[in-house]
Amino acid sequence: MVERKSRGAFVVIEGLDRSGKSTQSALLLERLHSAGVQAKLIKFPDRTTAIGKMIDSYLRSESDLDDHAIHLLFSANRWELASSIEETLKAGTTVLCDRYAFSGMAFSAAKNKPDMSYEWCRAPDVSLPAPDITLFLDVSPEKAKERGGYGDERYEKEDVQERVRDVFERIGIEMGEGSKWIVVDADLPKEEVAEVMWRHIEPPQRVLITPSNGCGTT
Ligand code: 2DT
Ligand code: MG
Repeated sequence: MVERKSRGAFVVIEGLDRSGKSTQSALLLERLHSAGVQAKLIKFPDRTTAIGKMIDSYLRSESDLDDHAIHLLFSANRWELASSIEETLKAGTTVLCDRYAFSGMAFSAAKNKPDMSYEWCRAPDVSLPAPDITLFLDVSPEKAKERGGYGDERYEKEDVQERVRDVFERIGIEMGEGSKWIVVDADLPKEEVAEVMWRHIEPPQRVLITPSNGCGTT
């Protein structure tokens, strides 16, 4: 008899720079493993692929690209990994994903270009594997500053982050905040943030016992 494995959950962690995404993703992965859940952590942009290297060079301001072109490269970077995400989920492994299509929309739409509307920014990512849940780590500009401010990369500037925050807010409203889009107060100490996130994920919560069954629009 063929053993049927249940599908893994697709958990996305989103947020502004300095919101603690990387720290929290690592903590959550550890916790899932301790709970005996098969899980894997990925991150976008994945700077290791050929497309990822172009993105990396753009973010470090070592190269310049048209705003539309870089937007499509970020999306292509997700598409080149989409089937591998799908396979991993099908094999029963939970996928934690540090940034996803929401960052893609938020950072590009925040450029406020008339020919790069919110809808235009969303379009290339439609039909990617759909997250079962997105945890949005909401950090205030004050707290981000307190945490040592931003680095030197292209979007790591106060005014950019502020505009990106507005787009994330719109995404949250459209996603129906509280169901698949969970806003987590990322100003809290990291142990508390981890606790809040875990409460939304831990078995026997919905996310790990009734995994989604297929792709869909993000
Ligand atoms: P990290 O600091 O997490 O490496 O992100 N970005 C990210 C976009 O503009 N579009 C996207 O689709 C994604 C995934 C956010 C690097 C920067 O790239 C931005 C910050
Ligand atoms: Mg960064």
